Amino acid sequence: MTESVRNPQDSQQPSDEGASGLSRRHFMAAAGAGAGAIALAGAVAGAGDAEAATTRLEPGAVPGAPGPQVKHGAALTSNLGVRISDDQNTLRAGTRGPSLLEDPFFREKMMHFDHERIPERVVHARGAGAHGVFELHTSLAQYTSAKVLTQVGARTEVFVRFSTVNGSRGSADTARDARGFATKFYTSEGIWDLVGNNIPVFFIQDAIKFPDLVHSFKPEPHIEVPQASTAHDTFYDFISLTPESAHMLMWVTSDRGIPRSFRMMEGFGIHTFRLVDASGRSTLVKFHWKPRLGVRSLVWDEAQKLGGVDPDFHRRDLAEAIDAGNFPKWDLGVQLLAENDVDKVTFDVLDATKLWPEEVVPVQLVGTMTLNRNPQNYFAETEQVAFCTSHVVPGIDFSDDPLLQGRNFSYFDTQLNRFNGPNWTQLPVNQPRSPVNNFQQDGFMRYANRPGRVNYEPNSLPGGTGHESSAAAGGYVSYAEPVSGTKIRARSSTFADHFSQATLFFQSMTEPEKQHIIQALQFELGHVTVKAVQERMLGLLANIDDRLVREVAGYLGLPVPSGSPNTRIGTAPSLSQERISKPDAATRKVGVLVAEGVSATDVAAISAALRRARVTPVVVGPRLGPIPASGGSVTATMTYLTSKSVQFDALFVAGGTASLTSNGAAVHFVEEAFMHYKAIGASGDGSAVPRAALGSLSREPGVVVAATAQAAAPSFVAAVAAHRHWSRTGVSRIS
Ligand code: HDE
Repeated sequence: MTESVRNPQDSQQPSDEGASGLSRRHFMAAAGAGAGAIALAGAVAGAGDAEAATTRLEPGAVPGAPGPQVKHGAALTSNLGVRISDDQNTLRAGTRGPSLLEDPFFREKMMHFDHERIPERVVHARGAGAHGVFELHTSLAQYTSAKVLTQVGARTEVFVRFSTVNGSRGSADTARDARGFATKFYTSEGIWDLVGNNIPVFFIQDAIKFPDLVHSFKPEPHIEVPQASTAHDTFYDFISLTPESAHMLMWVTSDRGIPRSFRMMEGFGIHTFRLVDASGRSTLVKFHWKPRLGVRSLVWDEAQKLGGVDPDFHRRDLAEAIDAGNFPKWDLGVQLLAENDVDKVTFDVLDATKLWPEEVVPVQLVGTMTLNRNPQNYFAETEQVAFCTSHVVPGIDFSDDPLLQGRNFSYFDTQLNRFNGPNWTQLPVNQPRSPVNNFQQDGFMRYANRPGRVNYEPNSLPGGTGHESSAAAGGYVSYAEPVSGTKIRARSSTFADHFSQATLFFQSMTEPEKQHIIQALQFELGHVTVKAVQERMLGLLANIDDRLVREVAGYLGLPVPSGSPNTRIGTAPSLSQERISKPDAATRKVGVLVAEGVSATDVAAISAALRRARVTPVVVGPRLGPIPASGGSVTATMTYLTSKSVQFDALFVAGGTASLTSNGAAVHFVEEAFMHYKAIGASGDGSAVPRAALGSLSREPGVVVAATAQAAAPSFVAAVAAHRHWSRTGVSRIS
């Protein structure tokens, strides 16, 4: 194509082609040509059989890896494969003259850059993902025909994306929020997406309220404030008028709303699904992920500070753990309920604001998921992964939960917005590992195209393949649920009890967990500026728990309204993360504070003891690199400037560091870790630092002091394993 400098006023200039010189048509053609190998691979492998024109990866390609079909040579090239001679200077008329519109390399590069962003997810915009494997150890063949849940020992590839719900893509990881926990199973029978959260219930019962809920928690639309926070008027205006949200409100204001790590969260499918066996019999099921590391959280003051100090805290934590070989694991659990038993439980199984207490319907563990590979390219994998609740495989089906039914529409629809067309299933991370064969065609960015003339079914001409499969041959057959009813917009009266399980949750918490919920609500409602909204919220809390409403009302300076909590509902210990999590130090991070003159023996001894417990020690010093020590030198990888206590699970002050008492930043490290209930250890004269920071509090629980690091190590590691020491005095208000 001949290029010339065009007059921008020229009305003849074709809008699509002329301005860029490299037209949209060129790019579509290039994409088609470059990807021909994929289409061909499928065609050759399956010519004449049902696998023709599949979208499978080329042999040897890394599943889910970015663009395995693109050959990356050593030379810089344009997108059209032309080698670039100068990537530093635009083409110009003389070294000091104007740039030439002709420059195809500049224009291609800038055009591509200008189009780098795809719309962020309307919710769950910020996330982190990892690849892994799911292995079944207990067959559910009695209930389902799904191979992923019946073939014991089979290893199914998975991709998991964790996320916050509220904030934009660039917001902080540690905001108070529910966390998404979405798993894509690449099963031998197609993709199964289990799109869950770390909280087992949801705010609303009917999908038609989702846009309102999301609008209310997102930044207020006139000035787009606040980011990634529910502590504002519009959210509580909506919640106070939506009593069905009471149960989820308890969860999100509990410690579950500020997890320590994605690796330390439970996951829940939330809705009731169905397992369907080969004879078509259905059993109701709820899915659970149980983390091997237990369920652990931050404290609120820490979570807020981390938002500034390390907004990538959770993302970094996941990637670092996988890089270090500390592969996070979850057990997959199921709660099963016979269709006939739905009337034996006190809640409606179609109501997503209700959970099935494990004390009533036990969780059976059936398999284990291990995340063992970080993405190679965030965009190609974590950003482009597209989950849909409607992605199920034979043997797994939906219930009539109106929230789930609405989700089944919404996820497809939102992917069209994100990917500008229907071909996102061809992106490597979204491709099934099982064959794909149908006659859908064309559309934006379609690159695996079916060769030949037959593009319809039924067909009889050569090249037309594709037959339907019976259930026995692995075809998806929907559960034959008898359905009848009057067309109506109304909710069942069995959805009407909005408070009993909220009360159950609050009553099941340990004392520190209750305090955290109370403090979270004081914080949240303390940011509400409209008194009528605060008052309505108190009215809602009054129906959950007397003490809860009293302490929140007292804090807001408002009268305590009367309510009628269902205090006879009892407790369910399985709801308390403090009760279900065993002490475990593994994979935690401990800051070892040093100064010039520190005992190298102490640093070595505590580091070795921590490593034996699979804890990562990080030496924090006054500067980076070698720090002169008694008995050698130690190497600092972080400093009192580049790190803060909130980045560590615990601190140890090694002997020979008494000089740190005059280092305000180091003293503050200890003070703050103490306020966040973390283990603090010290050896030799290092104990001067906790004494300077804490005064008389330096004998409180979780503070371990000994003459040498070796002597301190066993108790210190145990204190780290306890995670937080709630019985400390004098710190209750800070968190
Ligand atoms: Fe989602 N949700 N959601 N959601 N959701 C999305 O889909 C939606 C709900 C969840 O890492 C969107 O691809 C509706 C419950 C996760 O890519 C969108 C309703 C649960 C993710 C959408 C709900 C979830 C999403 C936005 C009420 C827990 C992130 C981008 C009926 C069981 C998936 C996207 C990822 C994402 C709709 C409620 C979990 C708009 C309509 C309940 C983990 O389709």
